[in-house]
Amino acid sequence: MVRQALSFDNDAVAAVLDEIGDLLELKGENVFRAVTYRAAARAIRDLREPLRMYVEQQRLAEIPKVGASVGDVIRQLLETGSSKRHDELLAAVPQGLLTLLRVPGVGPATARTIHEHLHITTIDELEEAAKNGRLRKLPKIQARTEENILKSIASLRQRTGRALLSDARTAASRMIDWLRQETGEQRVEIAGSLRRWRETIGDIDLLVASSSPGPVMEALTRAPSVLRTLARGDTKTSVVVDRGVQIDLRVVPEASWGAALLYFTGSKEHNVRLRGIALRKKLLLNEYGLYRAGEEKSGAPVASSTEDEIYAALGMQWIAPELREDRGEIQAAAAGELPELLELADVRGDLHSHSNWTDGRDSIAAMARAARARGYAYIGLTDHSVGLGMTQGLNVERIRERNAEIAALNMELAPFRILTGTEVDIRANGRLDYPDEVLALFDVVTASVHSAFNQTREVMTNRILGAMRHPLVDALSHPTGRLLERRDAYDVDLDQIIDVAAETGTRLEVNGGPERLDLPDVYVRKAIAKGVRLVTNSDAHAIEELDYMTNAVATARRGWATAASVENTRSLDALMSIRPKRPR
Ligand code: DGT
Ligand code: CA
Ligand code: CA
Ligand code: ZN
Repeated sequence: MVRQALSFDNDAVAAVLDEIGDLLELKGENVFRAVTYRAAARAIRDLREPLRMYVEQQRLAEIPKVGASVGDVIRQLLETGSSKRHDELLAAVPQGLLTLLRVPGVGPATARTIHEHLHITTIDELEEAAKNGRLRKLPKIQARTEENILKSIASLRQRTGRALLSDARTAASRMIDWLRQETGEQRVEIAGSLRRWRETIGDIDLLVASSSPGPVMEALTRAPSVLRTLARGDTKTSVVVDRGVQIDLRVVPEASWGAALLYFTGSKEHNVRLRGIALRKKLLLNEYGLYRAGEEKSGAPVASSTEDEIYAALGMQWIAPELREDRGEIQAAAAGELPELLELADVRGDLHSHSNWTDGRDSIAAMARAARARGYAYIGLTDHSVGLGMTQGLNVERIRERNAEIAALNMELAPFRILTGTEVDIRANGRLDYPDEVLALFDVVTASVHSAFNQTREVMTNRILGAMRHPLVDALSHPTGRLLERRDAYDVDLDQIIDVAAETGTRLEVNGGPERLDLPDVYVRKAIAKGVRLVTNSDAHAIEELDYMTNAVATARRGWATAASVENTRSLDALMSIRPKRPR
């Protein structure tokens, strides 16, 4: 890990602390110390201010789990770009061990066993050994572990190096603010897959309308987040910012703004089909405008300054960027049959969030006030059930205590309403983590899978269907369980899940967590077609994460969702009157 001291932001520090935790465990040293480093990493990821401020104001000790030794590591990282403790551990532990630990399912004990007996240090060697059944012959490693290791390696190979939507949004917004501030240009917009809200982003495309490209390009290359410049030209410049994300910036003349925005928003497939339609009308579409064929060099365009005019000249409605994937949107726009898409402003509340009663950071009061400040009418606090030992799920006594707190807060916050909820675990055997009389204590029950991800398709599907058939289960959360760029969806028959959701009235969640975006857009569309009702949720574990609702709404829009198919666009009264759920 070689990084400049200046670029150590909170996430980078947290990553080093996590790695120290791993190294301590690999050395077989003190397990509790490892736990401390990881807990500190987690606390740092949750901070709202940069660590630098804490160091400058000598407030490091205020951060949970940050004691003297973790504090030393943080100060050294910020001041010198490396930490003595980290470097010593790296020197003491063979690099190959750390590589093995990167494979999900390989813990420190397994890594050490594999390393000691087989001298394996690379993922390729590990895969080879697993395929040949050599791992299961080692002490304390079972056939099952070997299979899981193979699956993990397969999903590691799935990593594409694309950025998460949220990370790309953050990087793009920062850059847009900077460019506006430095150049005074007003038309600075996002294009490409990021404007379409695709779930992962290859690179960020920005577009600026200006008659003087030079100063804009120059402002881009000296932006604080830029690590290096890849290429600098008259109309396009590319740079790399934090986390290795690339930004392509193009400067276009004001007059061709609409045509350029259309062209560089894509998708490529959408553009190809649009150009085909243009050709049939004897028109030519490029990034400068829509022209009568033969006049693109000399004549004035038929349309060019806004997307609206161009789509209109092609005989169709303006198409929202989220739909531009050539999945039938062009035909629908030509027929005037595009859906009126869900908007963030339609959302009246959030039905999946966590407080510090379980693994969230903020109190119920803080979460509720933040939700109310956003103009919501209600928030469902769905803290975890007991089975998730690691997150200290709630037992019955604590549920009653928590309900009393919520009731008191509701008196104070009315007409805003906190719904008492649970995210109840669907156990490996299909049972719910609470008996019915406990489930009945909640206003909102959302069920989800958090364990035994490797079950067969049939077992997993039936496990989930059973929960959906339970009359007290209102919704199914993050239905595929995927973590983008990290973990594949579990093997589940989503078409069957969708059918049973329609049959039982169980809502399917569109979870806006940056790694989830689950239900994925194509299944959102299938679900709507079958009459399934959706809920868009943030799954926030802290007040600022309520923003993840934006991702959920975008994913729903990519699945052609209207406000009518989304339950949490209803008023509080309308929402409560349909519980318990009723079949379609
Ligand atoms: P990404 O970056 O992989 O997430 O996906 P995009 O869609 O942002 O792709 P990108 O960055 O290569 O290009 C941005 C847009 O520019 C793309 O959606 C459509 C347009 N574009 C780029 N190259 C071509 C091309 O060769 N032909 C056409 N028709 N459009 C292009
Ligand atoms: Ca792109
Ligand atoms: Ca690009
Ligand atoms: Zn959750």
